Amino acid sequence: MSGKPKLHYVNGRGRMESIRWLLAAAGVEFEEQFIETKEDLEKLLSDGLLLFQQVPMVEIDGMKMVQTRAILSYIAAKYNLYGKDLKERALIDMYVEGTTDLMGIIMYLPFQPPEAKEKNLALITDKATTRYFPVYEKAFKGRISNIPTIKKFLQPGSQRKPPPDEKYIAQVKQIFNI
Ligand code: GSN
Repeated sequence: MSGKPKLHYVNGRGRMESIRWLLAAAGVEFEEQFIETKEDLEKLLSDGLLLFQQVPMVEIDGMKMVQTRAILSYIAAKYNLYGKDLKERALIDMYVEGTTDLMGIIMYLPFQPPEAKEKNLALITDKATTRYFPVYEKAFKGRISNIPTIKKFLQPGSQRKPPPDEKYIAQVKQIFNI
C-alpha cells in the first residue's frame, strides 16, 4: 500500500470534488479508483466496503470512510485546516454547509429532464446570486486560487475534474439507476 488516500467515486466532480480540493489544498497526494460500471459499484457493495451503500468512499489511515462531510472534517482536522479554535471551526462549518446546500441543488441539474432544467436553472441562479454568493467575501476566489497548493491543482493535468458532459451523465445515470 502506498499510504496515499484512495478515493472511490465516478470519474467526475459530484460529491467527491470538495474532497479532492481539500486534499489538494493540504498538499496531500491521492489515488483514485474510478467506478466506471454498475459492476464496479456492486463489487464495492458486495465486499461490504460501503457503510451506507453509498459513495464517496475514501480509504485513509486504515479506515474506509463514507459520508462526505465526515471525510472532509477528518482531513481538515488532520491537516490543520479546521480553524484555530471552536468558533473558527463553527464558522468553517457554516460556510461548508452553505456551500453544500448550494452544490446540492446544482449537482443534480444535469441529471434532470430538459423540461425541468430550465425552470430549475432559473431558481438556482436566483438563489445562488441572492442567497449564497453575497456571503462569500469579495476577492475570495483570487485569494484562494493563489494558495500555492490550490494554484497547482488548478493547472491543467491535475486531478481536478471537468464539468459533467453527456458521456459522464449517461454513465452516472446507468451506475446509480437515475
Ligand atoms: O454526503 C454523502 O456522502 C452522503 N450523505 C450521500 C452520498 C450519496 O448520495 N451518494 C450517491 C452517489 S453521489 N451522488 O449523489 C450514491 O452512492 N447513491 C447510491 C445510493 O444507493 O444511494
